[in-house]
Amino acid sequence: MARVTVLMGSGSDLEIVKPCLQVLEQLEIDFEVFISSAHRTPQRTDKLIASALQAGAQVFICAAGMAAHLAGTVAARTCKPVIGLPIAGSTLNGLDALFSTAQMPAGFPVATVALNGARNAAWLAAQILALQDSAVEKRIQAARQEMAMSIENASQKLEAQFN
Ligand code: RP5
Repeated sequence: MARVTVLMGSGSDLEIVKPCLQVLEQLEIDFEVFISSAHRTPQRTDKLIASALQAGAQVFICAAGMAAHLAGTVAARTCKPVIGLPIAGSTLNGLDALFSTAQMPAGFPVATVALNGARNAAWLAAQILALQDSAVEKRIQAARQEMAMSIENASQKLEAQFN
């Protein structure tokens, strides 16, 4: 069962979104992923949200650029947590997407990660699931230990060269 539903507004978002999918895979979190636009395919987006909810989706990740309304569209239709991933790619360098995604009216929050912050969208989804899934929490902790190790290893190499 897919616990995370990832939506993106256009095929042109995919390269930015891929690291999000890779982190979900790394953490062994079942997910499903679709391209659907709040503006260009509103009925399809509605249907995907409804079927994801019926299938038991617990968290949504929504990636969109420009006048990014996908995350808000999802937030309007569910009480499940919605993570917004604003995509930089416009003439405004993504500020439009960042503001559209983050500046939600009270009652309909979208947890907005950094512009193009695909990996953190996945990490945040994992942390939400970890509230009720200790196996996911352990995988997050193990991955953090690996990150710490890689910092120390990189520093050791640098220290050996210059100190
Ligand atoms: C948004 O418009 C999409 O999420 C994409 O980031 C942006 C541009 O879409 P394309 O014109 O590249 O399809 O809806």
